[in-house]
Amino acid sequence: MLSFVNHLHAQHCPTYEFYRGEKVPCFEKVERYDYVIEALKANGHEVSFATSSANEVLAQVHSQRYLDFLSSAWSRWLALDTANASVQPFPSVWPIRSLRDDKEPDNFIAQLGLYSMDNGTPMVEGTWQAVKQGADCAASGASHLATTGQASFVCSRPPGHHAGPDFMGGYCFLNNAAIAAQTLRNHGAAKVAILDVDFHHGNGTQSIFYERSDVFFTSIHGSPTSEFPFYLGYADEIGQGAGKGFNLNLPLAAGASVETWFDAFNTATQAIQQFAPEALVISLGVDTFIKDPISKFALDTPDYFKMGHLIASLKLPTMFVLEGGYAVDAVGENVVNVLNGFESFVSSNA
Ligand code: Q9C
Ligand code: ZN
Repeated sequence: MLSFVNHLHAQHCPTYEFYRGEKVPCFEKVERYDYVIEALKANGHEVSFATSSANEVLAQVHSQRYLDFLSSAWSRWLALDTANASVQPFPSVWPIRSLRDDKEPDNFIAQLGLYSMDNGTPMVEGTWQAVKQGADCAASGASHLATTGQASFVCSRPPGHHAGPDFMGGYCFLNNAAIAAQTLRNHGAAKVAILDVDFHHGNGTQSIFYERSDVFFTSIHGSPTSEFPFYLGYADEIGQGAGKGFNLNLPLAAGASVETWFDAFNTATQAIQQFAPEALVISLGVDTFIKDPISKFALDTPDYFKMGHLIASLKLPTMFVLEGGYAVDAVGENVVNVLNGFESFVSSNA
């Protein structure tokens, strides 16, 4: 499968995040990418740099003021103090209920709070360059699928599915899966489905498409009663307005078995078939892995091959976008197992 790889990913290289009030090394590590590339090459998958720009689709998915903030954030942070060159900025104040989010304050940290859902998403000097290239890879993977009918994989970090229309969070800045889905729409696909299999609910993707009937979003994830992002991902979120009935959340208790996970997967794929999309985007997080350090499902390496095979059995034009997965040395094998499982179906049914 052709993979569009983000060769600028390492420019996003934060060193620490906050965990229970303490500084800890980042879980979303630069090496995650290297393991995926290694596994892609070992399994004969071809790689390409981005061939399309996300410039136009970005503003269809994110608000202009958020894009302006993100693209200029580092230069303005540095302008405050040259010592900031080696300081990761974090928000410390947020416009929660009753506070105004329509005014952008002049204060940089207050702006960061306006455009963040958490204090868990460190930014560094090269973050914009890395995430913009990741968006270009997502647009490229979608253009490849739309123009050739061939499946693609978007190999990028940081991930994207927690990033909403106008905010970052959960290690995410630009929503690559949403960029891919919108690019497929722009290429003429009337209906696009997104299946999010990351352990965490794809709150950003859900919110971007919540009032739309042309993009169906379904997610299997740890219940927000105990798991990040906590404030979205319940089963009663079914879409709104024109989007009512086009959002399906399948939250599972932390500790859910592999069998329970595949039961939910079956429910999600049946709903996708009912929707009858012209293309399918998989938000491919492998933090459902039993050894993942921050997640609580139990999938093992062979289960990812099975997942890929089942996705292929839907017989839809499909692309994959890398999301989470923090058992660093297993991320490559687990991701590539999904792609190999997908291709094993295609070749056995050719
Ligand atoms: N310090 C994705 O998998 N923080 N994001 C967890 C551990 C949020 C994960 C706390 C985890 C977000 C794309
Ligand atoms: Zn995740």
